Amino acid sequence: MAKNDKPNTQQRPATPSTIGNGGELHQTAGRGEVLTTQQGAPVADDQNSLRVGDRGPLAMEDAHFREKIFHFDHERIPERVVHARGYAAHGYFENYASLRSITKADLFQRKGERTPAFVRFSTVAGSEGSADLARDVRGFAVKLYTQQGNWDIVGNNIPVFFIQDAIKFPDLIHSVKPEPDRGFPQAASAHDNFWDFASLMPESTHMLMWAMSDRAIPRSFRFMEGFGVHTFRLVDAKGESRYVKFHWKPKLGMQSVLWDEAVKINGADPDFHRRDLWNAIGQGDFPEWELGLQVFDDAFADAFEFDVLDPTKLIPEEVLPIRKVGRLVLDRVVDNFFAETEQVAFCTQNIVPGIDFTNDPLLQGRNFSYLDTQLKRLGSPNFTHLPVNAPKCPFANFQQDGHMATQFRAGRTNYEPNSWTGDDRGPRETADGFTSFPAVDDGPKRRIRPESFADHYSQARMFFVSQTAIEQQHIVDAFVFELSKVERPDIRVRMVANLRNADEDLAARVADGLGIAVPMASAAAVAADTTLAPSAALSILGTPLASLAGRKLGVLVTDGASAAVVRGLQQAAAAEGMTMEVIAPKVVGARLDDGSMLPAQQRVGGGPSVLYDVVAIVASADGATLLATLPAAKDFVTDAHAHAKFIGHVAAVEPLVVATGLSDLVDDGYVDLAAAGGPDSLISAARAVRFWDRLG
Ligand code: HDE
Repeated sequence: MAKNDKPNTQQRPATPSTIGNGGELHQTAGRGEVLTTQQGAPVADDQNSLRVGDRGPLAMEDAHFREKIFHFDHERIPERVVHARGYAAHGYFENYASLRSITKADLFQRKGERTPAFVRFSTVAGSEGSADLARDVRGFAVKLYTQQGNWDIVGNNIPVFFIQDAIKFPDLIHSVKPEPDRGFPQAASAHDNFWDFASLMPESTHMLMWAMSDRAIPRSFRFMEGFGVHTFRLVDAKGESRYVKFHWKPKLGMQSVLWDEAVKINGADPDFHRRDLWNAIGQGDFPEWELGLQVFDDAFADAFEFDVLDPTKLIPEEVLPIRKVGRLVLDRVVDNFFAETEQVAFCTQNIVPGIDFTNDPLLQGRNFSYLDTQLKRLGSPNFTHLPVNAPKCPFANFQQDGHMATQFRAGRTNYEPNSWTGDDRGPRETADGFTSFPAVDDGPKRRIRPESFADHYSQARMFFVSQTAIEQQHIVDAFVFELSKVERPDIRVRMVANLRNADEDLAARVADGLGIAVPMASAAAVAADTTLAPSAALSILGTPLASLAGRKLGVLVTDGASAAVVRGLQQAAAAEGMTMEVIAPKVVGARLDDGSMLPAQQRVGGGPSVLYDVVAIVASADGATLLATLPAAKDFVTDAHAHAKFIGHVAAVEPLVVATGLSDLVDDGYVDLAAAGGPDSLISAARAVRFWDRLG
């Protein structure tokens, strides 16, 4: 990887003498390869602390020891109170065309222009060390270093949210995080407190549908959508405003795992999503999303069935088409996880001229909140000086001092107005600086929830009926799973009572799964509008994949396996843009029937089939007999079968299939690799991702 080619001898950049040249990661390299203290003094012995005599006490004057231990003791900063577990990469946003007619935002003015970007994906509920495949919303936070300042679109992979008013956010998060007395469960919504809260908050029903759907267990960050969630404004040069909803559409299409896979992936590779992003970028397989806009005016907003300020509602693409305006490409992994991924400070209030907020009460609350969290985590108002957070355009103001200030203005003035000239004068306002859209708002000061936010079920129902039968079943299964982890029966009943308001069929199936009678529906402020048309775009499986690019083929091989078949698989995978990983009884690999040595990346057991999108088993007769004795090899097949994967095989693997007891269940999802064009047939069949018929 190119980044590893970088010599580790860079000089520490000169301390900037004026505000405005931040943005570069300061790498420390000491004096070439010499180990030094933080003060730069060369260290002669880093193995032994200074002591008196052979067995005497340590000397207090050992400044090197003291500094080293002191620094180590302070390595941790508070993890994010939400979205603690995350992974990020650098890249750029590129315009397809100028958007001058709808926004004056500088980054959108010129076709083909690239704006540097930093994107962090995350789960919400789990701690920093939690597993990647928790059932959870994924954060999708994008920092765009525009020429007119940093613009943060701090979104999720789900276009709506649980609550309508930011004042309920601490309650929501408290309810989903580990319960305060016992400190568990970690990274799981399947517990009493969450469902107690959710079932008492009917406004969460729409989001619950998404959270119980396959959207909440994505196969990879690369295969999920992103959303700005709130309605924002675009403001043009004439000061006119249009409303906008932001969408990120993955170029590789969407894909999710099955719940049973998620559970097993969490054990086999808790870093599954991180590793996927790291590897993809390292291989030059740069993940890409298109930025889509839904732009609308007051007339649309007034006519639309729901309040566009209500963050529990979306605007279906079929009602308001998405215009693709550019692409976001992630092409560089971080140099240092802590310096960049951990210290990046997204703030919803970071917007630029040409973009503005609306009165979405959740957004307004967020705008107030994010500075606090950065101060808490990063410890100083100067977190903006950190390279990952500093703008890449010039910036200048009279803010000064504070803990860890590293940027300062030379010159005599630190106030304005001033009458100094030249270098002492300092920066001044500009006519084309940020101005808020002059929306007119008036009314009595009250704590209220507007009537226009009262419908909690129509879009929940729309989401459910927009899913394919398989996806609906997954939603039912997820509700049943989660509510079965709830200990208090009344909470289960209350949740099902709410679901009745969204969809009777769903409620009945969940009740059946829980073994309870369908309860009376809870009182709904507004009955669900059952005439809302389904939106195909809400379904993942509704849009078949064009290709398996970016996916992974896992090939279980043994000594004596057919070299021709293995080569065929390699070619078919490469032609599709897939990567192929070899799993063998020993990690050194397998000697194929042409005498060549095929190196393995995984030993059987270390590379279970849940880690792959498509699997193949290419064994010799002896090899298959050996595999049939290995529980992990049998699991490889039984899991692939249970997860409805397409399975490539050769006749010789029969003993292994027999050992799994699946011989009579072999179906059209099993592809004979020895047949003419076998490997290609496997890949083209697998574009359906799963052989769903197997699951009945
Ligand atoms: Fe956040 N959120 N949030 N949030 N959020 C944070 O900021 C908050 C909300 C989202 O990768 C925190 O830097 C409040 C909605 C993402 O670093 C904190 C409310 C959406 C990330 C915070 C919300 C999000 C955060 C914690 C209710 C989707 C991770 C650490 C009004 C549109 C960013 C931090 C990253 C992070 C507050 C609701 C997305 C505490 C008060 C809705 C992707 O400031």
